[in-house]
Amino acid sequence: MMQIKRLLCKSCGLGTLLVAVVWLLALLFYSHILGRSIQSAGWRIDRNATPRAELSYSARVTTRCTPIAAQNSSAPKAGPGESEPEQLELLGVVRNKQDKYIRDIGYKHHAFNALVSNNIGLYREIPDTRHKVCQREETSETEQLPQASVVMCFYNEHKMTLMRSIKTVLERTPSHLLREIILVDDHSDLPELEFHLHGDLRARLKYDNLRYIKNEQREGLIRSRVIGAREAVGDVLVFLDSHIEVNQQWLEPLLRLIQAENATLAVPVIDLINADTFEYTPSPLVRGGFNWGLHFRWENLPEGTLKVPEDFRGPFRSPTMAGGLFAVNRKYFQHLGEYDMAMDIWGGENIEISFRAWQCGGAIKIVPCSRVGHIFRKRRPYTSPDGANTMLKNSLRLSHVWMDQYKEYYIKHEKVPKDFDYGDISDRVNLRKRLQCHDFAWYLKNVYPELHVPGEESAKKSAPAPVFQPWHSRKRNYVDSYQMRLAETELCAAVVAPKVKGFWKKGSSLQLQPCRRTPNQLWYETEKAEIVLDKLLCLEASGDAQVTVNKCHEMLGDQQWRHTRNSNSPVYNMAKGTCLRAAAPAVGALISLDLCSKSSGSGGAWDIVQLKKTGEEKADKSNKADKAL
Ligand SMILES: [Mn+2]
Repeated sequence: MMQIKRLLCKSCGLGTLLVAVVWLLALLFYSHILGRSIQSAGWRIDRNATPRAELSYSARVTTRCTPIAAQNSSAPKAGPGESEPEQLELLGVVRNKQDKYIRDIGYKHHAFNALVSNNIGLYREIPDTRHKVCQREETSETEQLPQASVVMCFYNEHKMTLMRSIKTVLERTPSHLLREIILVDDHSDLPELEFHLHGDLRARLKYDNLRYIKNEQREGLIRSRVIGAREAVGDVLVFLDSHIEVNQQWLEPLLRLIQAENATLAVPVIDLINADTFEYTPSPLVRGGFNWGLHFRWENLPEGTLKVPEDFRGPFRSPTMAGGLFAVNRKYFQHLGEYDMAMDIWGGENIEISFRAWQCGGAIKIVPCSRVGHIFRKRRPYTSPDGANTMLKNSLRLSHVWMDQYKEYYIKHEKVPKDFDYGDISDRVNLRKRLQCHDFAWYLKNVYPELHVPGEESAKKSAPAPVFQPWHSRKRNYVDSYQMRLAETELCAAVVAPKVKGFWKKGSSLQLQPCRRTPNQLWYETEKAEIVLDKLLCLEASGDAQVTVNKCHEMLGDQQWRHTRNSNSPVYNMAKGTCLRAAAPAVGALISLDLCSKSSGSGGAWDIVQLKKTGEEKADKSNKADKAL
């Protein structure tokens, strides 16, 4: 009996040992794989590593050529690797399947190019976009300013982008003005955010006053903000989006305004970060308005606002605000009734707090010397948990509380069903009574006389018509014209499609045709690096790997290209990070997008044949060999 027991024990000891060894091996293997996948996913483990995707660019784009910025033809040509824009444009190069995965899943989850964001890393320099009249002296500690609590709410934000948002605040805010940063995680469920996020943030950002609140269930942006605000202890609350980069001395002008006017909501100018390329560009000075669908819109400042340079310091009164970024005295925010806690997820809350602030004795002002870059996306990447139209419900609530008889214009405009349930609004109606707020007619007359009220045309003739300010001017400025000839062939990129009403058929694909100087092979490049066929339609990376000509949308990204401007060049798309490639060196072969590294000798190298200066072509070719090295 004992013997059997001993035998059993022996074998069980051996078994345990075996199991342990197997587990250990599995664990080692797993951590190895994990490490590799973390690294290749763009999360650098080495904290000191600087992302320098551009360093290995020449190795990846193997066509012996150097990419050039060429954003401005009048600018002197910089040598390889010298100028800032060059570094930026290369961050999106798709090198392999892993890169492609990061890019594609990033667009799916976040609606921006996560590959570029990963490659930028935690921090980068951005252009100081303030007007020259803005105060630039270093902020003195003796200047008495209130302390700010930054409240940043997010749901399933891209991790590197979130970390960079926080990092820029830490880098560009004097520490004596920053009381704390409060992160409110609205019950994110992306794996990269689920575990150890707070620990990761503390380790990488090294900031002790970073507080992290995770909601037990999805609350939406609106309630999350209030949850964060109630935890804050600073004098001033600063609400920030989670995909931003604050600019030089962004906070001080906001605090100065709030110190002077404690019932004013101070809004920075929201600069543009391109969702495809992360290029940072200044926003024009505009203010917030709305239409009768209660949709926020940007508008020109009233005529005569900007007469002398000093006027560019602002601040400017704004009828509404975009909502993602603003600063407010914390006590005043409480006094004003925070947000409507029965509003769900997203939408309408910015219009609601705008009406409320103005009608109840406060103000909204834009502070042009405070600049915060924001990634503007083409779509909102998430919905409410039950797919409900939260914008409709929220807008109905606010219209019933704040708009008096004018709510009918909204209801008519949006064709709201009569029985749509927007919940109980009695608390908010009581708030309006308690604060003794002005009615909506007062708001329209005193704050937003430019808004066209249906049926009141005649009275508004004197006011300048509100015009949507386009981000990019409509006029195209051509800086170059050429054919794109597949290297070592006489075949050119062409569109073979009939013209419809003077335009090429939109969505037509590209193929190789014998080179001829016919309009369907003539490409005109704009100063924004769009490539326009026959000055009509833009070359566009559409879908996964298709290339078509389409209406120029002026949002750049998938209609923005880079090449070396001479021969044997890759033609690189800024949004996709991939390059033009012909399926075969044959007439009729389709042109699509593929890894840039495959360009060499296999349908991806193009001669950029200038339309004007054909004679110089050969000289160009001989120069290029030196540049390549
Ligand atoms: Mn946003």
